[in-house]
Formats: sequence, C-alpha cells, structure tokens
Amino acid sequence: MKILPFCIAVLLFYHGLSYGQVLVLSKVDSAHADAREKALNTWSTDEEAGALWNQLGSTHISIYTQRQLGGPNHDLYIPNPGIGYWVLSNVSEQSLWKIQEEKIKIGDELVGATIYKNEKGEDQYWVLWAPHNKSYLLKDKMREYGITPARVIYPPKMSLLDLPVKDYKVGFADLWIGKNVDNREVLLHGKPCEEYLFAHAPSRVVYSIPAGVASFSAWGIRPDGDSNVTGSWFYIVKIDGKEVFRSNPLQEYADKEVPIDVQIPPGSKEMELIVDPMNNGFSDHSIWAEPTFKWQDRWMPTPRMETQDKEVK
Ligand SMILES: [Ca+2]
Repeated sequence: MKILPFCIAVLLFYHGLSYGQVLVLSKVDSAHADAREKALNTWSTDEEAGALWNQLGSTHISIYTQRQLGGPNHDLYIPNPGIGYWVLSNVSEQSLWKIQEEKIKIGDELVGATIYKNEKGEDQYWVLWAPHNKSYLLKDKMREYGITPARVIYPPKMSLLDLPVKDYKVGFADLWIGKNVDNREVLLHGKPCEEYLFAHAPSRVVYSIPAGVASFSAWGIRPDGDSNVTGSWFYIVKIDGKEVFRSNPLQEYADKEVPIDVQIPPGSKEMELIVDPMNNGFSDHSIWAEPTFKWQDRWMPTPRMETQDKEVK
C-alpha cells in the first residue's frame, strides 16, 4: 500500500460547542489511499486551487480537501450528481456554528469538514453542506474513496434549566430553579422533583430556541402537601408569538399534573411559557417541571463514534 506523501495526522476530531453540539470531521481510511490519490488533483497553490474551482465548480463538487499552512491544497472533485451545495473554506469555528444554524433551518446537512491552520496558527475549517434528503449522493461517493462523511451530533434532549432565560416576569417571589416559596415539597409522578422552574402566576418566561430543536415538553404541577397552595391556573405555550398550547385548569388533571408536549416548527426562534392566573393570582404557585427541548433525529447519527484521535498512514 502506498503511503500518501502528505501524511497528515489526526484527521478525526471532536469539537464541542454551544448547546453541546459536536462536529465530527471527515475521516479518511488508509485502505483507499490509492483511489484517493488518483482522484485528488495534484498539489496546488491557493491561486491554482481557485482556478480549479472556477473551472470545475459549476459541474463538479469537491467532497474532500486537504490543506496545508499557506497551501498547497488538495481537492477531490466528483461530477455533481445534480444537487445544490454549499462549500466554504477558511471558516473560523465561530462562523462555522453560526452558518450551521442557518443551514439547519433550510434543511441542509453538513457532510464534509476538515481542519487546518492559517498563518497565525488559528484553526480554519473547510466545510461542505448539501440538502439532507439528497446528501446520500455525496456520502455514498465519499465512502467509495474511503472518506467517512463529517457530521454534527446534537444532544437528543436538553433541560431548559441549563439554558439562559431571555426575559421573564412573575406574579410573586422570583423565577426560581428547583426551589419555591417556603420550600414546599414538589412531587412529580409521586416522586420528589428538583428539576423545575417555579414561576408564580401570572408569569411569562421567554427562551430562545436553539437550532434544530423539534419539540418542547414539560409537566405543569404545583407544590404538594400544603393547604395554602390552592390557587387555580392554566398553562400556555407560544412559539414566535403564536399560541400552540393551552391547557385546561390544573384542577381538572389527575394528580394535578398537566402533560405539555409541543412540536416546534423548523426555524422557530422564541418560546414563551405563560401561566394564566384565571382571574386572580392568589396562591398560584405554578411550576414547570422537567422542561425539556428535544432535537429532531432525522439525520442525527447514532451511536456516537469513538473519540480517540486517529493517525492516517
Ligand atoms: Ca388563580
């Protein structure tokens, strides 16, 4: 087997970031090194790479690239199988995540990514996006060349208690996490619960919706075992100003537990959690228990890949 002359080590990385998403870079296996070497254009300077792009960009897609400090570059072009795509180089990590958020909203999937250093020693990324329902056309081709597509892994779910509150107003006391007025016991499904938001009615709590979130769930409950907590209220959820959920009064539910489950349309930006006090807010010790965002899994790969770095030889 021929060893690639450029022999760049460590092509598998994990990069983590806001809201816990993780970028898994494109990975190459040594078994297909010959095929890749034949298919990659010869080493080119930045200028030559630009000329090649001008020549091939409308008919071909670069599905893998290798960059060196200040050049030269190596690109693997395949004929475009008839899809729209988006490729960028010299992208900072911060920009990458910003663009990724926008791409998700329009249904694009990150399928290729490599990392290299610029002259300042900063990490730069080459990144390729394609429509998620046609991305297999590129990923299948990558695999023929021994390239494992890049991907972004999102956590399957996340507690809203780990996210910043954008804005809020409550009717009494303050907005509290895991505690309530007089520290009354809080039970959910008969078990002690500490994962809750205490937001005395009338209240409104606003969160930004992270990219790719598909649903919101919670239980509307009240503290237990105290005859002073006899208020009445109901729950409302709004997405981008539009009401998408309205419960009945708390008292109408078995065990005074309101199941809340809301689908979140792609591209939604803001969610409001509202507790309506039903005429008066006396003793309305309202709680959102286990408030959770869930991500869609339509292209979320499982299981997670191994995390150790690998050397390519
Ligand atoms: Ca009330």
